[in-house]
Amino acid sequence: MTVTPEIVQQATRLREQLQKAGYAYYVLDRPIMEDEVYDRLYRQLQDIETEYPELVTPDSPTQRVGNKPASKFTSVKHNIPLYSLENAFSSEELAKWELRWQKQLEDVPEFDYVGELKIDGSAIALTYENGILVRGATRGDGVTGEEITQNIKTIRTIPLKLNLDNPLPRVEVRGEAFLPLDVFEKINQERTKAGEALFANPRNAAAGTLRQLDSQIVRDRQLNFFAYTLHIEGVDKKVDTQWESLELLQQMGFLVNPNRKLCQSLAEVEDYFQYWDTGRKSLPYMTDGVVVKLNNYRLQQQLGFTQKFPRWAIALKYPAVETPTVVKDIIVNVGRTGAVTPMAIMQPVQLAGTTVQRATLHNSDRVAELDIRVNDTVIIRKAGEIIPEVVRVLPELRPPDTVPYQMPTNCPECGSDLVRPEDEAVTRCINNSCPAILRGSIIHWASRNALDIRGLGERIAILLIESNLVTSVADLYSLTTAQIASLERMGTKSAENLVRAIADSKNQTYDRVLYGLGIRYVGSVNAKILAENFTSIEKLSQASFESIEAVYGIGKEIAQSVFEWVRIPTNQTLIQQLQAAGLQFSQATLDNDATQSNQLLSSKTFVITGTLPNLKRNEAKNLIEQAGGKVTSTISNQTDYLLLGENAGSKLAKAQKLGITQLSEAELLDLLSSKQSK
Ligand code: 0OX
Repeated sequence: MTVTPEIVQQATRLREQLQKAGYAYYVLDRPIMEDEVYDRLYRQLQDIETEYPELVTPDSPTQRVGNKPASKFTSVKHNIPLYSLENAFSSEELAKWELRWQKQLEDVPEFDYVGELKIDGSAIALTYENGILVRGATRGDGVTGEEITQNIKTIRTIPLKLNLDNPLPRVEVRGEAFLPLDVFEKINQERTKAGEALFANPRNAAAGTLRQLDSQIVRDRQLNFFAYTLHIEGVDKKVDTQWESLELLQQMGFLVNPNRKLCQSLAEVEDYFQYWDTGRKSLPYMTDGVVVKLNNYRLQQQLGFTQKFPRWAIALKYPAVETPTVVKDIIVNVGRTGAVTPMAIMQPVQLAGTTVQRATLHNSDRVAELDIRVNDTVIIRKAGEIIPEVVRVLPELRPPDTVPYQMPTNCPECGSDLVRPEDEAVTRCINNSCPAILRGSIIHWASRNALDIRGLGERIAILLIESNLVTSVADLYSLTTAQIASLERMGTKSAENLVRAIADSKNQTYDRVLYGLGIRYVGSVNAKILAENFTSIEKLSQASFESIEAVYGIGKEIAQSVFEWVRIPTNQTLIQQLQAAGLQFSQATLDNDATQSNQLLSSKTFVITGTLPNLKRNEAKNLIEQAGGKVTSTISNQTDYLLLGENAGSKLAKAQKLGITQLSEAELLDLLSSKQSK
């Protein structure tokens, strides 16, 4: 097929729309478009590019993920070395640094500092030529890094094209690629389940992710990026200060950390540092200090660099959040997936603002590696500032008569043998009726993002299980007020409320039900994606592994887990019971109500002409056919409707002549949705 100017124009328009929508969503955090509209436009662009590969541009939003994994990365020499930062751990060290740089100058002019949060990530360098991202590289040793352009393109806050009126010949941008803390936590949870070694902190996780050969995995990991250094080469673009650079980076389309401060003195820097010591606890990413930079570029230039560091910048670090305590007991906790996690119960200590008395030991390998024993003194820390973990044991403080800890061989809750699959680090209880698993499943089912059953927490879950009233989540739906009121410390009023809350949960949407089922790796976001793509449990159950994996946003592991879950007979029984209880196992869509619409549009013949504003022709055709209609290519007496887009050709004239009803895309959609709701 030859490319027409209209197609070129359409591709350009789609790219611009998608770029704007992506920027609004990811950088500004102010969406301007519904997700479905974005997806539809994206698919339109993808279809055009598949048909006309010559129209693919390097800055097209479709180019954010590579087709095939790289076999290895190549080394690249940085045009300008990436220096690292000298560290200061106290006000004294900071003051010494100021004296040092001032001594280097004959005259100390007026100056100010820029305070930036020090993001705990991995530094990367981006090169833009004529406004287009051409290369992304890791820091490496500062002189040579690895070329990871394809991975970097998956980071949605990195523009593929700079937002500039006049493109600059060459621009180098540096910044920190990082993993948001919730993503970091999720990755570690998944790694625990998969028996893989955990990332010690978000920095390692970001660095490890950037070096993944498969850019699809990188995309799934949701890296983010804060830009902080701008080098404009080849032209005289006037930027005199770091502060102006940050503002210009923001204008160019980058995400720049908003928590920066212009400081007139070290006293102000220290205020900033103190302020963020508390403030950082509510940030969604990890910071381990602040970076202090002389603002004025001329001063920076005069001072230059040592072998390793710029003389005009320093990192003031927060003390590590580690503390010693004594182990009182070692227990194992059985989660809703049956995973058995060893935990240390400790003498309560303050750590990063909270009292901690439990720390995870992750798995039996880690227990063996630590050789942790009851009465040991250990160092604990909050990994990623969230989950306390035992870092190491202090053997010199070990009292006599301690004994090595033995992981139990039986489930502490139901007594059945624990198993550890050969290729996993996790030990599991595989007894489906284990009360711990059931308890976890009920709590998860009732949780806020799942069926949101208020009043059904751990205490009630335990009572329901102990009294034998509930042996699966399906049993919740046959509980009576009297049964619930018979539980310990449960009045009739609360029982009535709980029965009502359980009944109300039948109105929760299909995606929440899917999430509530607790399928491994299916979090609430994945559940939504699955529900949108497989609009009923039947469709999901019949879907091939390949078709699940093919869904944008669903990785191999998730697909495998879903594919296996729906094939397990006890899960099938559970679905049947929940369906019988009246829970939603399908999403209300056009497609679902096909049979109903069928009668309404059946025997109606459509012809489509021109370009529709949103739908592609075959999408419109599918919708009509799903509703029982027929689409033909020529206008005749048999035609009932002409679906009319822009730039219609001779078909319009012919239809007008025959008096055929014309419909716009919006009218068609209205027609379909009104028929559906009848
Ligand atoms: C950070 C960070 C790191 C520029 C030249 C030397 C240090 N981790 O957030 N580095 C820099 O600056 C470079 N700024 C930062 N904000």
